[in-house]
Order: sequence, then structure tokens, then C-alpha cells
Amino acid sequence: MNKAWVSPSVMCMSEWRGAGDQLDQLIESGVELIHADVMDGEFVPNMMFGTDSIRNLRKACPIPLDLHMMIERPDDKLPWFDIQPGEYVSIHYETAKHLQRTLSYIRDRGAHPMVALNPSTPLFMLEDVLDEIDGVLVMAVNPGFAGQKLIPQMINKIARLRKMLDETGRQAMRIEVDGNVSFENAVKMRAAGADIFVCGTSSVFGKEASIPENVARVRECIAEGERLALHEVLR
Ligand code: S6P
Ligand code: MG
Repeated sequence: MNKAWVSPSVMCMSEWRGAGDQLDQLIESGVELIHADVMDGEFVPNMMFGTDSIRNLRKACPIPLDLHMMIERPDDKLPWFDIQPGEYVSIHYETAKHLQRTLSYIRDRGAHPMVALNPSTPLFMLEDVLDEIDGVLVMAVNPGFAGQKLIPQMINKIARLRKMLDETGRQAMRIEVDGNVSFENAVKMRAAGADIFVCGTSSVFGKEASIPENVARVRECIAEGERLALHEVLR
């Protein structure tokens, strides 16, 4: 089992005043990645984080960015983002006409290529790109907005993907899950085999406790998931 990583989603920062302080708290809490959503208003009905915002975020972050590209025509737009070595970059399967080419572009920059799947996109679409990627981002909600509810079948999808990866000798390949990673859902997602957790309004940025307390709690939930058998969460 890969070590679990926490990747807080910066679009969910509760307010922009004190944003630097929130970022510092995340880094001090030991999160492994910072998740930044890039939305172009075409693939998803929302717009978010342009090139300058990503460049400035990168300067403020001593840890790698986890870029979730929700953009049509990624081959045209990726070069605008000046991808850096060590970053994780997820491309939606549904957006790329020449996926291998896009993934090679990311790899050539020393970054980690990943493929993101919408909830309705079947896992078999990955079959011919598995050798080109370091991980798969499973969307647990339809992309575009924070604060949505988990599509329950996605727990089963994570479990099927973990099985498919393990059976083909790809145990080290990462499964990232994004969307309603609440404390409760993180338990199930970990038991199913996820190892990167995108944490937003439903956990790390929840109002009931501080950021460090929420990060610690999500890690406890992940550890709880490690102790559960798969059948206990697939009921
Ligand atoms: C949504 C985006 C996500 C959200 C995150 C929000 O399209 O890709 O990364 O920021 O899922 O988290 P939550 O806990 O509000 O669902
Ligand atoms: Mg995202």
C-alpha cells in the first residue's frame, strides 16, 4: 500500500484574506501536495486559476503543485502553465484528442503525468495509457465546483481500479480521489485503495476546527480506512 498523501484544494480556502497564512498552516501541517484546479469555462461551467495565479502559487509553495487541468485542447494550453519538474499534472481523458502526446509533454518536463476520469468515464479507457502515467485521478463528483456530494459508486470504481493496477504489477501507481473527500468518505476511499486525497470544503477547510486539526483528523480517517476490509465499505 502506498503512503497516503493529502493534497488540499486551494480553491476551497475559506476566504482570501489570510490566504498566505492558510497556505503556511497547510505546509506546516505536513501536507504532501497542493491541489490547484484549472478550469477554462469550456470543459466545466466555471473558470479558475489562470497562468499568473498558478505561477504565484508556485512561488509561495515549497512543496509540489498537483495541477488538475479541466481544460479543452490541453495540447494548446499546457505550455502556458510552465510546468515544473516534480509537479503532478492530471489531464482529463475526455479532453485530450492525442492523449499520449499530451502525457509525453508533461513527462518531458520532468513532471508526473496523470489521467483524470469523470465519474461516468469507464476505467477501461485507461488500458492503453497505463504505461505512460504515474497515477489516475478519480473524480468522485462531476468536476467544476466544490461542495458537491459523493457519487456513491465511485468507491467501487476506486476498488476496481486498485485491483486492475495491482493485478498488472502497478502497485506503485497512485490513485487520487477528488470531490467530497469528507472525514467519513476518506475512510471508505482509503479502504478502496486511494492514496492521494484532495481535501476541500468537506474536510481540511471545514469551519468547525482549525486547518492543522482538520489535516490531523483526515489522516486519522485515512489510517482507519487502512484497517478496514474492502467488503466493509462496499456494502
Ligand atoms: C472540483 C475540483 C475539486 C474541488 C474539491 C472540493 O471540480 O476539481 O478539486 O476543489 O473537490 O472539495 P469538496 O470537499 O468541497 O468537495
Ligand atoms: Mg480538482
